[in-house]
Amino acid sequence: AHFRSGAATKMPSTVTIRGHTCKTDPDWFNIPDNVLDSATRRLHLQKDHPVYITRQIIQSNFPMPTFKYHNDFSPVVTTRQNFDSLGFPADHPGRARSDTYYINEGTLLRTHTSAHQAETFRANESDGYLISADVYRRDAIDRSHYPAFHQMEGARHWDRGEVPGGDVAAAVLRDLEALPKHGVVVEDPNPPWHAERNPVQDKHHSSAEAEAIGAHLKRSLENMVVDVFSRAKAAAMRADPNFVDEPLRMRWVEAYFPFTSPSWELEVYYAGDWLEVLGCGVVKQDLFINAGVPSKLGWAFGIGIDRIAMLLFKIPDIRLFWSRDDRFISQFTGVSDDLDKLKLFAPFSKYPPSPRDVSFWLSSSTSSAAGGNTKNTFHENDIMELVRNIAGDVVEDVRLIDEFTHPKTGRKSMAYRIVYRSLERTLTTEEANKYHEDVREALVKELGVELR
Ligand code: FA5
Ligand code: MG
Repeated sequence: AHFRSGAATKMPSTVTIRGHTCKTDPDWFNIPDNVLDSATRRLHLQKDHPVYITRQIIQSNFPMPTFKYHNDFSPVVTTRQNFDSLGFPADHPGRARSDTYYINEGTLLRTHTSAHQAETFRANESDGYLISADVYRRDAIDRSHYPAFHQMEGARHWDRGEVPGGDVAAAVLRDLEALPKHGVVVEDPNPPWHAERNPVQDKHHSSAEAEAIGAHLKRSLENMVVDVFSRAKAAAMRADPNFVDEPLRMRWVEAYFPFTSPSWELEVYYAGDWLEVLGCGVVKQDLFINAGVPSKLGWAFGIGIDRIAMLLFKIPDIRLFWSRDDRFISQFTGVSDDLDKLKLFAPFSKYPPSPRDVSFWLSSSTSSAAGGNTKNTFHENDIMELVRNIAGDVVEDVRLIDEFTHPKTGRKSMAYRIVYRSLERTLTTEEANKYHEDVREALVKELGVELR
């Protein structure tokens, strides 16, 4: 009783993604058609698309020739590129088929632009780089998560052999001094590193070096967010000279990545909540060593371009980026060639949501293998994808609303609330009911649950 959320039934023997043909392996292939379609879109290269415009603006904060731009790497990568080269352990949950789209055992759709770090360090063409690309993840469904999205990877490094006196800390601090100073107060309550969770790599560099690199990294990224906000504010004031914006709020949060230490995430306050926009850190020295450039040291970041675009244009829902509706796409015409024409997104009328609940007992075979990655283990992403496969972009949000284990039988019951809402029109009751009925049927057929 395998379940692969519908993909198994239509599995082709090969897939071609942007001219790259690969043999599929039935034990690994799990990419649904809607995700394969997304891989043809390349929104970051579609002129006047908000993802393209946002890429332009972020790029302008990391100028050539210090940074070399790569915008067209293939989304089909090896497990080595996506995981091993970055030091992901063999049992890291990110490798599981519940989280990642596989073509075969060794080939997948990149889950992050970090998949290209090692080879770009090895190419050693400049003091830094930016890589913009589409990335893919089996993930939650809500207004800031989508199975296909865009990231921009950035890195900046210094070479011990090339800075005066080999003093990297001093060289980085000089470069930091040359960066613009924004006037925004950023919440940053944690010390620059944490002895256990986020140690300085003291085998490879001094804490003064790590501290200087971290400060240069943080200022560079804060400047980018401040730039995005000032452009959004200018756009709002062009439309309404009396516009008063809420002040920009940013905070640094301690984070963990296998390929940086120390590591951080940057969050921005947006629409009443903290929105995580990027992850970053001081590059683990093993990456530079393995890439044949052991005398370099520096930082790297990975930004969710779609999330920044939501802040920039005040776009309320990440699904909108994939819309082919002219009422969306025509709002941005001409902006790529003249960023001063940037306008905030004007919502077309809001259509009412259709929430529907479903509750079910997990079958004993799915609920028993707790925590493992076997095919029969229940994973929330299986529900997410099952709903996405049936309702496509008409599903706005899926969340667990109740969960309990029967005290006598030990069986587990779960209840989910699914919100159906089209971005383009009002759904009829019959349409919403039909989506929901199909979801209920698929839950039984594909996940083997018992509806309550
Ligand atoms: C990463 O992907 C790391 N590769 C980032 C990194 C690069 C760290 C270099 C250190 C050095 P994370 O999984 O947190 O980290 O994702 C980075 C950003 O992508 C998030 O902050 C968020 O803005 C965006 N993101 C993640 N998942 C989704 C999703 N499902 N939909 C839209 N955006 C997403
Ligand atoms: Mg994160």
